[in-house]
Amino acid sequence: MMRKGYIFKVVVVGNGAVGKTSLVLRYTQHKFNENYVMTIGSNFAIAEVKLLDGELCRLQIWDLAGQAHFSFVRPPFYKGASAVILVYDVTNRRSLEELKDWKEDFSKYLPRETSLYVLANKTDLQDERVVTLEEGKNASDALGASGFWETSAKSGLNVPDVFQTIASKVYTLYCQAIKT
Ligand code: G3D
Ligand code: MG
Repeated sequence: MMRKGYIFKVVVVGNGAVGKTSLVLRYTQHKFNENYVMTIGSNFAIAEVKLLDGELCRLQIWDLAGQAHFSFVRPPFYKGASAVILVYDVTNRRSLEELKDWKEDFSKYLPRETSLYVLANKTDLQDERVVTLEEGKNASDALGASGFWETSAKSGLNVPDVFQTIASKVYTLYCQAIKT
């Protein structure tokens, strides 16, 4: 019998121009070049992920577009998310410092146990880099993240791994939750 699979919503946040949309496109275009549409205030994509136990899972990946400063777009954006991906740009220190503001924002709408991951993007821009790996890891720990990766939407570094790992973790948490 065909298994129906699971759908989990994942939201991607962070300052403008850190590479949120590029990361999602990098991932989803290589798997399925479909379903990336602009909606009011957010972009939305679907990715199918095969988990290690053979289970199929779909990620609904949302990222906030330029209208993020309008607070009315954010409650529906966050609603129902199983995981939050915080993205900063390693060439822009402020984008790292402001991750705590993003956390404060989504914490208003999502339960405390929602898992959180941090991506240090644009690592291909070695000469322009101002945030070290160490600083990024420390900030990620301080935010209480369950995972941290350095990425490049341009080269593709770690991008499949990020979404595969997050899908597995979210699925595992879901299975634990329905058992209890
Ligand atoms: P956002 O969705 O977070 O606002 P975008 O960011 O995905 O729109 O990316 C903003 C700009 O950064 C884009 O350049 C994009 O090509 C670039 N970018 C995103 N990720 C990377 C990366 O990993 N490495 C490099 N070198 N550039 C990246 P433009 O010029 O189109 O504004
Ligand atoms: Mg964008």
